[in-house]
Amino acid sequence: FIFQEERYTDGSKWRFLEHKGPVFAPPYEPMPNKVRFYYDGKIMKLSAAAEEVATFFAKMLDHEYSTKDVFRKNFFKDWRKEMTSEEKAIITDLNKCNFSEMNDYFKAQSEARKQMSKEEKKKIKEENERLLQEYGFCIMDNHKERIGNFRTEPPGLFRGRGDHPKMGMLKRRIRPEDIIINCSKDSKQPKPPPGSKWKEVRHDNKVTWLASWTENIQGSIKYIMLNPSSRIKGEKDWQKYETARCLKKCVDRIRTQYRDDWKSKEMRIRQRAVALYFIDKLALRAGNEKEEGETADTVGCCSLRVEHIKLHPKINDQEFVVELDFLGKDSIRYYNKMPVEKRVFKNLQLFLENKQPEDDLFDRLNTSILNKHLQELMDGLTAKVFRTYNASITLQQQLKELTCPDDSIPAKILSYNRANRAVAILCNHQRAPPKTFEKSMQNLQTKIDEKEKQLSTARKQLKAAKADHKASHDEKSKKIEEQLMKLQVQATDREENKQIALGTSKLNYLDPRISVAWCKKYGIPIEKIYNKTQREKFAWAIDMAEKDYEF
Ligand SMILES: *[C@@H]1O[C@H](CO)[C@@H](O)[C@H](O)[C@H]1NC(C)=O
Ligand SMILES: *[C@@H]1O[C@H](CO)[C@@H](O)[C@H](O)[C@H]1NC(C)=O
Ligand SMILES: *[C@@H]1O[C@H](CO)[C@@H](O)[C@H](O)[C@H]1NC(C)=O
Ligand SMILES: *[C@@H]1O[C@H](CO)[C@@H](O)[C@H](O)[C@H]1NC(C)=O
Ligand SMILES: CC(=O)N[C@H]1CO[C@H](CO)[C@@H](O)[C@@H]1O
Repeated sequence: FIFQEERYTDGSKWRFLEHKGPVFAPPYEPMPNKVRFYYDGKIMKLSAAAEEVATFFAKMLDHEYSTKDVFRKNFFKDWRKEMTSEEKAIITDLNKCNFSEMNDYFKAQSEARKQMSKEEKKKIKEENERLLQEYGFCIMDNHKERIGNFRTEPPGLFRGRGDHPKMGMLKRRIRPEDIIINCSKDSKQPKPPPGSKWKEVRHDNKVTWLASWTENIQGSIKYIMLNPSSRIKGEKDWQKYETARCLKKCVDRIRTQYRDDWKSKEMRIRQRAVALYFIDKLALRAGNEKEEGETADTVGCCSLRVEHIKLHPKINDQEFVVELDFLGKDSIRYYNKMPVEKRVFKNLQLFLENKQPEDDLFDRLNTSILNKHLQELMDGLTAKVFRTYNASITLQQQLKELTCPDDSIPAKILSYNRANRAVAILCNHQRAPPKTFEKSMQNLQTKIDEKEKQLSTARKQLKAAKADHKASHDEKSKKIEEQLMKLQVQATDREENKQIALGTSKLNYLDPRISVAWCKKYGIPIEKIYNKTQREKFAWAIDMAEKDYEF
């Protein structure tokens, strides 16, 4: 197989790694003198450090964030740390600060960028291309590989998801002194910018990152990694789907075992077995694998609490119905009401006995116990493997069911997207309808109306032509009919897609070989289902020209 040529058996990921290190955000350019900052109605010249941080706030003035108390408080606290003692003594109240000239200045700049001449745009493009050629590639063993993100993030104010308690804090500028470089000893080592030093240079071939640093807000480590299209990422991706295919082979044994475990004398084993059933049947995440920030009260299977679950012995003609309602990963609500097997239901009743709403449903279980158990059941098994397995097999089944070989290409693509949506619903990848939804639907409807008019005109002409014994208009109306159908399919697709985010499952849970094989079988161009980035990521699967791939 394509990846096997360089799989090292000693656990190392590479033998040789050479790169140029990261590209840093451009240095701060002080405001021109005409752009003034006012405190309490009076002009005040800020020191460079204080001015830079002030500009971060000024840039966000029109954004809702800048009105939020938490955001303002965090910003002001961090801003004051950058001020000179004189500035600190004067600037004591954010409400007395007037950033409006800075804000106007940035607006004018962004307007000027839009108005740039062709030559100027070309120059910028060339400079970006030069940086890409110089810093955007590394040599890993015998391959030249594209690097994913070779630029460090510029400094600014932290936002975070939702109402993050740290929003508004200063995200510091990353300096060479923050960077740990990883490369091989016998390579040309990257040079830090003149006058600076790296924090450290390592030669760790058990990892695949090229450079790392710790960001100051959450203390998390950021990495510069290879592009998804690289051999090593492709191999990882491939491995993931191979593990899911392994699960397909032994899922019956696992199911038999957890069903037996529902009857165990030991409470911890019963809980583990019911949790496993949830993971298998509902594609739930294991839960608290990573800290999700301080306020976000999100849970997964192991961390479900009594308040998240309701049991209905009988409801709407269904028996043993479980109702789950909680905030999952990224604070997306999970809501589901489904019948379960009687023994699961009885066990859940038992787990709930004498508990308060805020108590754990599975009090004898945590994520590490469950993960350890999964490892024992099958090498490499995690809750995520169940999701990947179920998503992939569902896609395969849905494609089989929904594709009519005689359909037109647009109709086949609609079937493909429907199969994708079935999976996204299973994985709970929902979204709020995009703000632009109504507008874009209207535009599409206008186009449809126009086409319908064209078609009726063409048909009239055809009728007239037939009376004249001329057939030339026939083709024209057929063509318009085809265009109309294409638009109608597009409208259906968009309407059905309103509240579903297809991207996540497409990128992370669906074996791309299923989609590639489907395209090959029905002669659908791969560009119709994967855009450029996706084609790069799935290059390994696209290369494996199989028409009848079985997941
Ligand atoms: C801020 O300063 C500008 C002049 O640069 C002025 O037009 C504006 O009224 C001031 N805003 C406030 C709230 O004082
Ligand atoms: C996948 O998940 C669905 C929904 O929970 C479930 O009904 C189905 O049995 C699962 N399919 C497989 C093959 O595991
Ligand atoms: C999970 O439970 C086990 C056994 O009770 C315990 O040893 C372990 O520390 C727990 N792990 C976590 C992350 O809470
Ligand atoms: C491809 O689609 C993804 C969504 O899955 C999107 O994030 C990305 O920007 C798209 N890339 C291109 C080049 O269109
Ligand atoms: C050969 C070498 O220097 N290896 C080092 C790589 O970096 C790790 C830490 O990530 C060290 O433990 C190794 O000694």
